[in-house]
Amino acid sequence: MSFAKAISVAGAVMLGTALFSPVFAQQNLTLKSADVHPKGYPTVEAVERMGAKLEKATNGRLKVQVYPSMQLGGEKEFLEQAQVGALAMARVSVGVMGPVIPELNVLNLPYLFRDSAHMHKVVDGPIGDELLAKITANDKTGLIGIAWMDGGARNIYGKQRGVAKMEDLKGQKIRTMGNPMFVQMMNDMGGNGVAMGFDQLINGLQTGVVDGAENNEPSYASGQHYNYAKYYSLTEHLMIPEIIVFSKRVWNTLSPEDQKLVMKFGKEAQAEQRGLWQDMVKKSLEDMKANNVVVTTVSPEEKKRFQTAVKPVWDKFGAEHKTMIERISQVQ
Ligand code: GTR
Repeated sequence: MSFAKAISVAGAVMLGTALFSPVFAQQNLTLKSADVHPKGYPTVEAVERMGAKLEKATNGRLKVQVYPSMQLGGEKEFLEQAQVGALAMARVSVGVMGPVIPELNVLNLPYLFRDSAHMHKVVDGPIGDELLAKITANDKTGLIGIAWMDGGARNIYGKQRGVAKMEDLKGQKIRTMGNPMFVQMMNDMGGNGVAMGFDQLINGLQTGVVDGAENNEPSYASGQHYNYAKYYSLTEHLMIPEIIVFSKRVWNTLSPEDQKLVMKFGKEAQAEQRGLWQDMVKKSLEDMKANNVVVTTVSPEEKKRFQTAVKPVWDKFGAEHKTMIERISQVQ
């Protein structure tokens, strides 16, 4: 073979390699992920475990670095950063995803799920897969839906008093997540809803911009919100799943094999987080007790009143999700 021919054969081989085995297959990459919660929180732990599996399966080529405790801001910022590719992953509440992916907003309707088991069944089944696919299919957002996380039930807490009935919320400014649905929900429940990032909440409670907020036990306890608002009332008005999303920009630099691994370990994280969540709820209740939190129960009759009161939220925000609401209610 002449020298020139050898060069051109080598060139063709190289070209073939470039075309048929993409260069990105071997890249070393640290996938940055963000969470508002601290290290040890079930969602942070689940993503870290997902990262450890990814690292092992790729011989250290892919790693995950979780930035916990709002180091990178609040969840709206996480979504923005993931959209531009500054973050590879974000673990956020569906509360903030609703305004971005309209199909997901159905999960934010108050008193949608009968109980946690119902919510688990829905996100673990075909509806869950379908809604994750809606994120990926949405061209504007630049995000991929990876997995669901448990977020328990949300309860109202405040500085002044417990909430056993609607009237107890009168005149109270209660922080909600940034989604118009929740502001209206809180107003309908008898209080005054104030939308605010989770990262602003402690300051809001300290300065009196709000009198209270609403969240599950692990968020309330791990954030030590009991230092600012001691009355925790079991209204259980929302049961919002949480979610791991992936940046499309970063996703498109991964080989199909690596993408599959991310999906696989994401699904495993979804299952693992559930056990971690149960333990964390127990631990949080102990922590709340040790910190003299006053827990108020809400009678079934009063819960019914809250449910009736939020009907305008359903009328306004639920109308477009009629079919999905029906399907969710049929999941046993
Ligand atoms: C928590 C949730 C966070 C965030 C926070 C909030 O329960 O885990 O993702 O949504 O609530 O109220 O902003």
